[in-house]
Amino acid sequence: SEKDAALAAASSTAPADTPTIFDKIIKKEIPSTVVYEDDKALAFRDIQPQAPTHILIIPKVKDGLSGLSKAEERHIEILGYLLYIAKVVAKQEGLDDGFRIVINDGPSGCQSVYHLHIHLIGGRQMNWPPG
Ligand code: IU
Repeated sequence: SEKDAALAAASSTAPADTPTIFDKIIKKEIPSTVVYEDDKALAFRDIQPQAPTHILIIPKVKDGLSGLSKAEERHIEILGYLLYIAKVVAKQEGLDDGFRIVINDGPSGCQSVYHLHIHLIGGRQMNWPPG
């Protein structure tokens, strides 16, 4: 699948500031469906949606945050901010009955893009445990 190819191409050991495809999405060098944008955050629809609503919320400035496992104290503010924006976008999408937030981290977490992102997934019944 596309995900498997992305996982194979991804490197969790790349330097924390190595550019990813999300930099091109931020710079609008490749198209995406943006649903929310401000000076700090961008939210756009996932190209391989796993539910009727599947949106990625990312920091515009990566600042070494290739994944949650790389978080330092200086990232506390942006991490809280992105989670808040996830809630704003969930409301905007009409997910009033609930939704799922996911952050994949590293190979075991099935992370394929090494620029921190919050998955906002909804519009159908979620299950537990996740795959
Ligand atoms: P992951 O948690 O690192 O696996 O999430 C990466 C997501 O980015 C995944 O759901 C992809 O479908 C999605 N994505 C995208 O929306 N646009 C792209 O150009 C690429 C990946 I590459």
